[in-house]
Amino acid sequence: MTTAETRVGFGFGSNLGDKPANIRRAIALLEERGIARLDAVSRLYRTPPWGDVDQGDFANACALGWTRLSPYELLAAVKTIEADMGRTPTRRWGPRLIDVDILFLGDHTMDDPELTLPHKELFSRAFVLKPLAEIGPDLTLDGASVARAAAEAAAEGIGIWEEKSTDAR
Ligand code: PH2
Ligand code: MG
Ligand code: MG
Repeated sequence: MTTAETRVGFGFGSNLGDKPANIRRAIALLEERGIARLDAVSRLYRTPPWGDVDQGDFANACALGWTRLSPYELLAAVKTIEADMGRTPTRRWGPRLIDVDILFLGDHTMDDPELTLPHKELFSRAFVLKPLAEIGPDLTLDGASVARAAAEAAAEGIGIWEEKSTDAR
């Protein structure tokens, strides 16, 4: 018996090193490792740091696809990608080489310290809402429209990523 595929949404963030390359690598690894089959990837956004403002801009993006993994299998797989790419623990909301967040998995709802689905703070984070609404204009989570939330979110300083000469390499 094979498990049916479930719709999945991912959020990606990086604010250390070659930020766009880090996000592209994480996306490639999700597919290469057979973790998810992605059918929509947003553009890269440049976003001011949220939560802990004393750090560099982030690159953020989102992707939508399909997976056969269960919530905890998927969590383990994304943690392995983060570790394999060289992410090391820092402070809460601190600088990170790569962050891969599971935004939702089908209609699973769970509230575990390890994994909250849909992602706990999605609706308060313009840096997730903007790229997610770009690729999922009709997406609703817990009955709320992502596109509407994105349109209403304060998105000061958020724009499409364009290289700046000051970007860390
Ligand atoms: N991630 C955080 C904390 N703050 N700020 C931005 N702009 N983008 C992020 O991805 C981000 C953040 C914790 O995961
Ligand atoms: Mg995160
Ligand atoms: Mg994370």
